Amino acid sequence: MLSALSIKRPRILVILVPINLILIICLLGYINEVSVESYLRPVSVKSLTSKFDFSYLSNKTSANVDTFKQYGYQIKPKNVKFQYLNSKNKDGEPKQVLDMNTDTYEKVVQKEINEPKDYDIESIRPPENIDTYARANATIVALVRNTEITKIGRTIKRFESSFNSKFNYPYTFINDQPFSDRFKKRMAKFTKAKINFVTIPAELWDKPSSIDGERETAAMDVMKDHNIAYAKMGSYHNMCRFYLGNFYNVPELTKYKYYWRIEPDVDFYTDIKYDVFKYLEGTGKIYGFTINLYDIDESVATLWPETLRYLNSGDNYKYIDPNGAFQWLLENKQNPKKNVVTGGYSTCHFWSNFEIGDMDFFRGEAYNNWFKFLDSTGKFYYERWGDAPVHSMGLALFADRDKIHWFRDIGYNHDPYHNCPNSPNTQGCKTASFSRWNHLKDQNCMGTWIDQAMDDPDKIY
Ligand SMILES: Nc1nc2c(ncn2[C@@H]2O[C@H](COP(=O)(O)OP(=O)(O)OP(=O)(O)O)[C@@H](O)[C@H]2O)c(=O)[nH]1
Ligand SMILES: [Mg+2]
Repeated sequence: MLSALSIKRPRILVILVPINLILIICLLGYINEVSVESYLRPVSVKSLTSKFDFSYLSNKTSANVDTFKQYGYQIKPKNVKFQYLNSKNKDGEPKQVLDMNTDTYEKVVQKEINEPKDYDIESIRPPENIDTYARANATIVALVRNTEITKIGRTIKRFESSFNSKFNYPYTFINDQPFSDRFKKRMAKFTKAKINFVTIPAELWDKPSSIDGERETAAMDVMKDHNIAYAKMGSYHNMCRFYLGNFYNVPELTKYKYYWRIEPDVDFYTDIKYDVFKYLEGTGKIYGFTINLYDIDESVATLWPETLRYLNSGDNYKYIDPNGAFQWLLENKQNPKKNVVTGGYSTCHFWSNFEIGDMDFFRGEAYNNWFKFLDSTGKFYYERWGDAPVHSMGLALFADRDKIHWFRDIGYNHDPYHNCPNSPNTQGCKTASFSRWNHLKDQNCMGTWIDQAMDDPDKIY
């Protein structure tokens, strides 16, 4: 039935690509493997840099440690595998697990917090003289259409009053079409910061010529029948591919290291009184998010099996960071149907309409080689792989999870979800509510992030 989504299970790959038989049998085995083991986090094992070196195992733990059993991952040449360990023993019907995870989330978010404690925030307060301020190498990025002038205007107004009027970080507005004079004039009214209006080069935006039009149309029809949002909107597929694989290569952005992504019609509820870019710079963190949620499983049906295929070919295993957020990618208790459709991926992802990050991570070999492989499958068009799950999976696999920061202190809204901290600097949202629609609570992955990716939620705030 799902012709365009045909490689949904590695079993079918076996039929299609007999030469990879052995590899695929391995894949099938570990995708379906789920066991409940006690989970000991390898706290001492840290990020590996350019060269993969297994000596970290003998140095830091027993040489014979079975990382698969103990920590839920195995990183070996052509033998990379993962399993969900359910270290917090959250078992039962999905509804029961949801209640447990919601409880975990609400308990953490209801605690009163202020600003991050893991950096000297006093040293990165707003400058007395904004004109002479030595900013971090950073820009505010907004991909937007001329028609969204009012909505992005609202965003900028809120963003300026929350953060940027204290620092004047430059904006880079990007668009696949030239910005109109009206758009440019309007934006200039909202800020004293410099603004660069950029037309994205066609080769970074347009659908690659290798995409088979017939296959794409058939795939889009199937996705539409399955109610996948934006399935038939070609520009949306372009946008996702651009934001996950190419935005950091826009010539006007290559000079910057850090970016803060904003979108039309989002809201900021917190008076941010420190330079968040300098916070990332000073702590060495590479990515910050506010909201963490599930995705439409059918839009990423084969993203995980394809990724496992990639990690198990050549020496690609070397890019995996042993301190990655693997367990968060694999959680399968709150919305178990998702993992069935995706061959094991929870669909948990950082909501990318808010991102503060280090573009050098995305420009780096680990992320870029993987992106090139994903692009070669054509599934940004034959499926609807989103920029958010791809960014998130890349970060969870190739980055040290301690370098991924939940900006718990920044109150933020992109309908229908929000991050609303219990903080003296936050106003206008309901603390810990996640969404004003109660039935959407099951879309929240933050309970799992807290359980599986944070050492101690009280450490940073
Ligand atoms: N210039 C340009 N910008 C686009 C295009 N499609 C999407 N965008 C921008 O890309 C960002 C994401 O698109 P959205 O339509 O908000 O997608 P979304 O956040 O997944 O969906 P919503 O929940 O509807 O907001 C927004 O900043 C849009 O303005 C396009 O074709 N051209
Ligand atoms: Mg949006």
